[in-house]
Amino acid sequence: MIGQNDTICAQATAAGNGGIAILRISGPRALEIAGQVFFTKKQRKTFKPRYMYLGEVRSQDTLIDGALGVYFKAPHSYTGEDVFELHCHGGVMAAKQTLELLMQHGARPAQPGEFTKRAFLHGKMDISAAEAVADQIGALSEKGAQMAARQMQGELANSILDMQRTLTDILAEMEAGIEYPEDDLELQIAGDALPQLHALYARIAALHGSFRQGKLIREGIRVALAGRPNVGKSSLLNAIFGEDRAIVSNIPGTTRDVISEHYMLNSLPIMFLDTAGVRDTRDVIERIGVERTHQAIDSAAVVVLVLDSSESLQQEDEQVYAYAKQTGAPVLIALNKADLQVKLTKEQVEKNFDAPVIEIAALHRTGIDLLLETLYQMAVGDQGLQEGMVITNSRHAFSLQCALQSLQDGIAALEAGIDLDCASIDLHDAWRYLGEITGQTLDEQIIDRIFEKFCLGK
Ligand SMILES: Nc1nc2c(ncn2[C@@H]2O[C@H](COP(=O)(O)OP(=O)(O)OP(=O)(O)O)[C@@H](O)[C@H]2O)c(=O)[nH]1
Ligand SMILES: [Mg+2]
Repeated sequence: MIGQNDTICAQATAAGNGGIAILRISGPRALEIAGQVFFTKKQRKTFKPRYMYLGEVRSQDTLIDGALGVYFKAPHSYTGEDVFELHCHGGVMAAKQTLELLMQHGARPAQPGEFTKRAFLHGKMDISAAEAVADQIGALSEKGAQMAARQMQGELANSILDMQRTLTDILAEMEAGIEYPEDDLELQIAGDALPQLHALYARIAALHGSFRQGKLIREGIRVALAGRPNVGKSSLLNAIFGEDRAIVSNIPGTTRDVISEHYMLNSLPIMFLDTAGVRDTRDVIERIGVERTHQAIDSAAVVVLVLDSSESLQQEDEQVYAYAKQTGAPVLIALNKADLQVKLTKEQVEKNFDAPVIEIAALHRTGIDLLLETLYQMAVGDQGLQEGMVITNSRHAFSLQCALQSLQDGIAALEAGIDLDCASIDLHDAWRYLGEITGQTLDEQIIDRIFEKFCLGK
């Protein structure tokens, strides 16, 4: 049976070879269990909190590893419980044996996210901060890590609490009005509350609106380089990366499989997908390649359609364009081979396709900066990435959306002169939806589900 009061243990550092492996023990018996496996020269049984001690991990008389031990006394620890950390040597064996030893003495293996869940349950952090811990671990860009760090410090939670305070104040006034239902008092209270509610609505809407951007920074985008064979898709990939990532040749149908490469464009993580040229072909492998190209286009946030300016426009170019368009993703056209004699001009392309066109010569790496800049703008929008607080989590976005709806209903009721108590129900709902973000009003099952997605040892 898994209990909240068990003493749990797990490796906090990544498994595998490394300088050190940190094992964490948390719970009421942390100190006692640690004392049975970790021995200092002076055989001490008490450890001053937050001091590091040199010692050995031993199983009876067998030496397992030299280690450092630190005690964090409740509530001044990550979890809010008694915590003991053992810093063993890196590598798999010492850590594994030490963990087994801890379990023999009564610690149980922690579940994924259980340390952080305990931190939440003991009030060490709100749930949005706990979620930020996972975001920080999985961050793909500096900006993503920065946003997670800010959220971990409680920036989002403080802002939500402030919004809830505003609502509580308004509700207190309204409830006073409900107690004394004289008509003009109700009207006056509604009149006072409305401007504040409109301001609050705007504030929540702005935060909700930041999600698009937050998602971009957190997850990045996929960009497919697509086009018919031999137009220079792989050459473009290589030009972007400044090195040979994909095979380039003058034989049409060189690329068969989708090649994906990570790129960081002004803090926006991009996954570039170089694809097989699209054409009707009898070659079985090439046909599979074309299928994969279609999948890559389906999954892309932006499609870069590569055209060859040294040849006239062909039916296959139009087919790829039509395929990309029907996915709904914005298309950017790279008119390649600008160094050769031009058979297909920018004007002609603009006439045929509804997409921005950038002239490039992938072989000579010209026009690439402008292409990337345009791509960036298409992905993040005119205003660029904002410096202010953004939300990055779809769960938060959903709660904010629900809060906005309730708030809107409440405002509509007040404006229509409906009873204060009707409006107050909506405002209570809005308050509760806001509380889901910090975890204050979440039920246990949802809390469990949030932590299940964490990695082991966190
Ligand atoms: N002159 C010139 N040649 C280019 C340019 N870009 C690519 N090429 C040449 O065009 C040919 C095809 O290039 P790739 O990059 O392999 O074309 P691809 O679109 O990936 O082709 P597939 O993988 O077969 O679909 C190669 O011989 C390249 O050197 C360019 O800007 N100028
Ligand atoms: Mg290729």
